[in-house]
Amino acid sequence: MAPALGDMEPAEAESVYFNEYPPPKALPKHEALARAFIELHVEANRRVVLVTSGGTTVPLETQTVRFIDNFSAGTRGATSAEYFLQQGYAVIFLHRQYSLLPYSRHYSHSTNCFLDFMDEAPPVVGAANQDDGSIVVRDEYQDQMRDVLRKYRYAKKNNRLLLLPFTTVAEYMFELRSMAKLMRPLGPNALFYLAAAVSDFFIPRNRMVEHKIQSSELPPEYEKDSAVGGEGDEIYTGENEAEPGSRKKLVINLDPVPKFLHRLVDGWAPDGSMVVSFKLETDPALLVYKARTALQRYSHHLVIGNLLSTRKWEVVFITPDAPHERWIRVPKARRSKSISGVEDQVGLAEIKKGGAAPTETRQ
Ligand code: PAZ
Repeated sequence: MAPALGDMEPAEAESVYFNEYPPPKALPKHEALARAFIELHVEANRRVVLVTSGGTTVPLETQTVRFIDNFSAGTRGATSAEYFLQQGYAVIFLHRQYSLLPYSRHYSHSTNCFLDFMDEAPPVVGAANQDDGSIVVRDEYQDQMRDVLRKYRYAKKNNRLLLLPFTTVAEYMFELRSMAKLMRPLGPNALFYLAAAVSDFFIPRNRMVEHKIQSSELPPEYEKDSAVGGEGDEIYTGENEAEPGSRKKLVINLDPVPKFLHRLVDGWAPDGSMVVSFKLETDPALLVYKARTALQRYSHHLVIGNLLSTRKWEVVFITPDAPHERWIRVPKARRSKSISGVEDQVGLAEIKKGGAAPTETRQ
């Protein structure tokens, strides 16, 4: 039996993994856009950050109806991208399609429809056509909206923000590898800020079924095409023992996704660049241990740990140098509501070469 990707040396796992999957259709277009974007900023000697954001999916079928998703709305990535832009970086924003984006995130939250920020313009007294049907931003939102609009326009006009979407974990891996290699001319002006929630488990392509997995019996002539096997196979549907005669249960056997952070740090990324990764946990007892282990394993520069329940106002920085562990907290009084009514994130774009300026620290 062939060894699992997770058991191979990183370089071998890379070649097996990337040979197994066809590159995403959008990759050549994304590469062309990124190449031009990077060239522009290399010429200007500007720092460029690759921000990854949102969760990756693991499809269960090749013609995908069902998939496993990873938690992430994209708030961390989109918010941090805005801070990086404010600090003068150009940002490649590699994000899960339809997750939150820099600037528009203020108005795209489902509980804050952008239409609620608008009104019909009041009639103009004395004008020939008093009601011309125009719409305006409501008075109470004018200042904040103008501020966001100006920043957004500035980023767009000056070519500071490149938006590249992904959906599946395979697409994410291809995009990450390509972007990192394209960023080589940036040398130490390149920063990787990996906030995306990347799937840990997947179904290798050679074990994936083509068609939608069926939950009920099919006529015999279809059985061979439904392609979901019997017990012992990687994915199978079988009797629900708890309730014989009821609908079939689905059993999925997932493999670990190869950890390519090693390859990013040691191979793909430019020499002298900085790599920051995130670690999400739900158990407070595990967070620091897991973040430290990641830093030791991949020998990069910084792991930012956060707990699902407190991630919006508390993170821990784990670094190779003293103080090794530094907590950053937004004090209660400053957990202000952003324009969208969503509590703003810990502002993490204070990350520069030379460290971060924490909001509040406790070692
Ligand atoms: O996107 P979001 O703001 O809802 O969540 C951000 C986050 C928790 C996904 C991010 O901060 C993070 O920890 N990313 C790494 C996840 C992981 O351990 O794979």
